[in-house]
Amino acid sequence: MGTALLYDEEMTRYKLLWLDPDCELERPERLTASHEALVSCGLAARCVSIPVRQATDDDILLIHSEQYLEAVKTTPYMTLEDLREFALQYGDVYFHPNSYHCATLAAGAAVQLVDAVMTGRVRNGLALVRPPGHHSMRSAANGFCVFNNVAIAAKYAQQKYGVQRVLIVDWDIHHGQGVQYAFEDDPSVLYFSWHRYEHQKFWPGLRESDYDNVGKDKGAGFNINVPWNKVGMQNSDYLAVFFHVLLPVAYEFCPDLVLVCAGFDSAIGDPEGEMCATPDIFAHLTHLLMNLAGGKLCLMLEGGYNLTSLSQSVCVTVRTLLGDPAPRPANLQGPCQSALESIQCVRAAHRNSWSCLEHAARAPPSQISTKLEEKEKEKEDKFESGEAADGITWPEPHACVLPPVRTAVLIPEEMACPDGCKRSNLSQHADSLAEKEDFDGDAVPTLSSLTELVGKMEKNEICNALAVVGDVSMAMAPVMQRATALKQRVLGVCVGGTEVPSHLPEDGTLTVHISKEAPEEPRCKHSIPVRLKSGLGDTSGFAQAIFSVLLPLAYEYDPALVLLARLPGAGGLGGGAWQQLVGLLRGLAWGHMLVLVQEGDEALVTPTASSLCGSPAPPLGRLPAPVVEDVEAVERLRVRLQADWMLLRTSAECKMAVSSGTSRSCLLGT
Ligand code: Q6M
Ligand code: ZN
Repeated sequence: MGTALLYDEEMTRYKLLWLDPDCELERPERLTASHEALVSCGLAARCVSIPVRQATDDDILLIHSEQYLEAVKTTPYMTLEDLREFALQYGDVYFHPNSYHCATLAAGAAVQLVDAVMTGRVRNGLALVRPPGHHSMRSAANGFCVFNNVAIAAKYAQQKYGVQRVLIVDWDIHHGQGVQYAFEDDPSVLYFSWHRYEHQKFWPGLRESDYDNVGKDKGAGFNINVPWNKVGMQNSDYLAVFFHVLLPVAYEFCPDLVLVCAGFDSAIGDPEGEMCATPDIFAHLTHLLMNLAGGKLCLMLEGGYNLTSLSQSVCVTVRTLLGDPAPRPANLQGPCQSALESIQCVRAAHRNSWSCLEHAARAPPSQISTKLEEKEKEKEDKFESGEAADGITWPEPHACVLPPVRTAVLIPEEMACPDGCKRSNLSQHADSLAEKEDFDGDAVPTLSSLTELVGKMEKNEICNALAVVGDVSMAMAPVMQRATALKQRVLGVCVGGTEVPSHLPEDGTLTVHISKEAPEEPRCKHSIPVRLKSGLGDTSGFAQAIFSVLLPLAYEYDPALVLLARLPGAGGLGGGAWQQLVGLLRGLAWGHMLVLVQEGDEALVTPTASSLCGSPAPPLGRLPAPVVEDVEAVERLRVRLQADWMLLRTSAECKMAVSSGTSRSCLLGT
């Protein structure tokens, strides 16, 4: 199951023919530079290349009016003056005699990508297109966009393949108002967009781009706007929105297909966005969406105007789609106050629509409301960091050296080696500790084989590993010790069981224990119990624990190794939820993860190995409301920990531990 790449040079053959400072950013080089970067780092060759066809009138009419389509069709025959005048009736858009042709190719690429993913020809893919689409409306071009590629693709998927629910994630830095208008009363399409807003001062400056625009009629709750009211947003701000807004809602929604308005003007260095998130962050945004909808993920290029930042972001994104491990997320110092205000507002606006947000804080006090009227008089700095973005630099993302072995397995000899895995030989070393502790050296791996695996991961000889052991609880301490001895920071994640395994090293480790029986209070800073009283079978409660506590903690901790242990008593945890956990944790530590499964749980070997190899986890189904007691317990824990762990914060009221006001530096390493 591969990754599709759709690209056609023809889409570089139109450009701005007159002077217009508002449109000069949108150049053919955006596409050539992105494509050349994919070719030169060998990524294009690893993708399934699919030829681009033109969208038909019927495809375009799924979203646009006949009148508008006919008008655009006349543009190839217009004079320069006519083209100029034609463009002038819309906002921030230009036309060229080849624009119509390219716009049909861009929309065509989008529907073809949907075809390729829906028919199972590929798992996921990226359409490298121009013109972009998310601003164009039923009867209007806007913001460089002619036809709404992603909106057309969503409708096409519903019509041709009977897809019920489509999630559209718009991570471009502009609000895709065209997509919002197309689906605002439609509960079958969930539209999420974050965008530079600056209290309505930023283009397109619409009142309806604010967080309180949640959709209309039956579609109420299915439109999620996250306004950025300052520039300079960083990796933490983006991740916090994913953890505390998008992911919980997306999992509750349970889409059959995910489409992304993949604009990279939200990356550092972009002249339009003026944000400070590094290209690496797109590996994580992509990765975090890859276990939704059984992995059916289609990305269509939208904006991105700094050719360096754009090309780097495109490469990191495609690398992730291909299943390569994501780089360690850099620079996670927690969301800024302005981002927290937005997060709080969005969660409050949606608390009645989504059961995962039911417990969210109510609407914030009006002084931190993001309304324009109230902000007009304020002379405030547009930068959270207080500095300009000119001359900004950032380190080039470095590709991971792929280890020769993706997934090593240490499983009983009589078990067949799962597809795509490599059986690891049992250590020949005498294993005195194991013998002493009654380890059965024949049927299960010895402790020294486990610690050898840790060493091989540290040397990047293997990416991840799965071991079936006789006593998971007993095996944890030596594994963690071995890793800390190698100066590696380890994140331990235990599910099930009554107690956290004893004798775990504390220095250089953090252990999160999710279980029905976990203690209510943490015993020390290095060990965090997450107690789900109704058991791990409450998938909604489990999901809540994952998104609102485990993942933010894990990302902020930034381990070099993840040790995932399934203790006895995790039986209630469904196979799907377990695979989601494995899949999501692969985003950390360059994918270095050792999974321990208890002897007797052999049925989990195949699904676990498949998730470690990068296969998407099966969808969890539409999640019901979680058990109130558990939600409240998870929420109490999140609030208790947010003083120490900034990625756990969801509201601006929490000001503790924010050093020297709100000033932050955008430049890395300072
Ligand atoms: C430009 C003003 C320049 C696809 C997209 C298009 C953005 C259009 C921006 C128009 N305004 N000073 O969302 O990136
Ligand atoms: Zn944009």
